[in-house]
Amino acid sequence: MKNIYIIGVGLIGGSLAIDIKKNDPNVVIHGISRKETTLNEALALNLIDKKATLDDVDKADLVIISIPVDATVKLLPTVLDKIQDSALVIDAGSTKSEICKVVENHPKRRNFLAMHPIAGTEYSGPSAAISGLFVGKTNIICEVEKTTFKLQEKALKIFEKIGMRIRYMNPEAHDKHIAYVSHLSHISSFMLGKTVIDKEKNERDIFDMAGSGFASTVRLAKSSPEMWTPIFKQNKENVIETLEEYINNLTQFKELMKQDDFEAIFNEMKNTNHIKDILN
Ligand code: TYR
Repeated sequence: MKNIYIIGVGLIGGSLAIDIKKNDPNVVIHGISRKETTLNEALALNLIDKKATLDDVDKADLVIISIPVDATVKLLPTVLDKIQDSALVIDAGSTKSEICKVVENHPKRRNFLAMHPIAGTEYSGPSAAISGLFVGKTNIICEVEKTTFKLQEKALKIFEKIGMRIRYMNPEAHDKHIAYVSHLSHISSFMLGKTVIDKEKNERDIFDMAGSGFASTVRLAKSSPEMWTPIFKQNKENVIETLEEYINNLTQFKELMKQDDFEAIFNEMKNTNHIKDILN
């Protein structure tokens, strides 16, 4: 794996570039981006060694696609068309069903591996890339049996070196579970932020009165709409289901308040404290 091409040199692409290069200083990292300014930034930050274009991927040993999921669906078949027979292509998208479906019948399907590294922050772009981002984090791999054994092994070696734990899942199960565990938290954070911004017109009041509770629950509202709109679009059915469940719970909480049923409210919170045993 000498020539690595990273399409999308933002938080995920850039962080992968840093750690892969650190483990293997002989690799050459080529960056590809729609925006010249992004590529220049990635180069200045030393995330990539060289700037490249899509036409160059025929020289790649490994291509990593880390761009919004709608762009991945559009680009992935073209990338597979262009690569040499021995190359591996990996995508890092937050949804998996549509991405796996678009290459289902591609003659080079066996060169592709679908992954979702559960790692990141609320920030984006090359300047958000950080070293060690993937240590101890889970990487969900979908339809692993559809990738050639040799390329699976190469991919796993890279993931192991950057410290990731692997879980296998089918794309449909992935999208259903991730809607609850990740996509819903982003919506809830965005709408919490909106609720407060809409009503508290004085920014100084928000700044002065925001404790770490508000700051931590609203953190994800800083996330990129360019990244998240296509995720919600691709995972629409699952996300709507999670919203219905969540809205039911909010409505029930409001009803209990109206009914002065603080014992029930206490019990709801007590039961949910179980999250302490699951996380941490
Ligand atoms: N943005 C999330 C956070 O800051 C991390 C994340 C987002 C991870 C999307 C995976 C993903 O698909 O916690």
